[in-house]
Amino acid sequence: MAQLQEMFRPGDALLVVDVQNDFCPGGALPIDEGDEVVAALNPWIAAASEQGVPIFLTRDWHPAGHPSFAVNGGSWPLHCLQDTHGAAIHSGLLTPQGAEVVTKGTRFDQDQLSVFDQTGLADKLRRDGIRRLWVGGLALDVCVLATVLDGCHEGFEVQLLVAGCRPVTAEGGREALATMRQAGAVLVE
Ligand code: VGL
Ligand code: ZN
Repeated sequence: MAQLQEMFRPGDALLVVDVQNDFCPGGALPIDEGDEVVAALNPWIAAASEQGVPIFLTRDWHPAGHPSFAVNGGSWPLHCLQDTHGAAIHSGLLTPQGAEVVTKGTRFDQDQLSVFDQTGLADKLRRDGIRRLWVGGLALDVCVLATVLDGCHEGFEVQLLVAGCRPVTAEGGREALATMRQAGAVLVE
């Protein structure tokens, strides 16, 4: 796939999910090789930018009292606390002019694993004429999974950039790929 630009067509957008320091080695909720998605996704970001394909970078962005934290009864360690280094998008990720940041996980009453959960993003994409999404990021078996399933249910075609994702667990990753394929996502190897 030397010419990634040729993969895009009108109505496409690129969605880069939660490539944040806390999900990379050394972070609060580290995913094995989480930082390796940066090198895998940057060529796609560059190609999208060159082609004028809209780019959305999402971030998990939690208040201290967030219900997903174990201290608050949830299942995760403290992670992606608003305005901390851990919550910052990995500094190696290309962030072209015009790329939009989508924030989720700010609610006090529930987690939002999917980027489509009460963010208004699906309506915005439809308004902008987007029909197909290229998706990669972290974690394959958590937020990428939830986002891809919602994206399919919202009626978008989804192309999953498998090399641009890493799972929390290998088994979870395998199941997530099967579930996404069943939902209609195309796995781009
Ligand atoms: C995520 C666990 C908790 C993710 C977010 O972005 O995949 N995982 N919060
Ligand atoms: Zn989270």
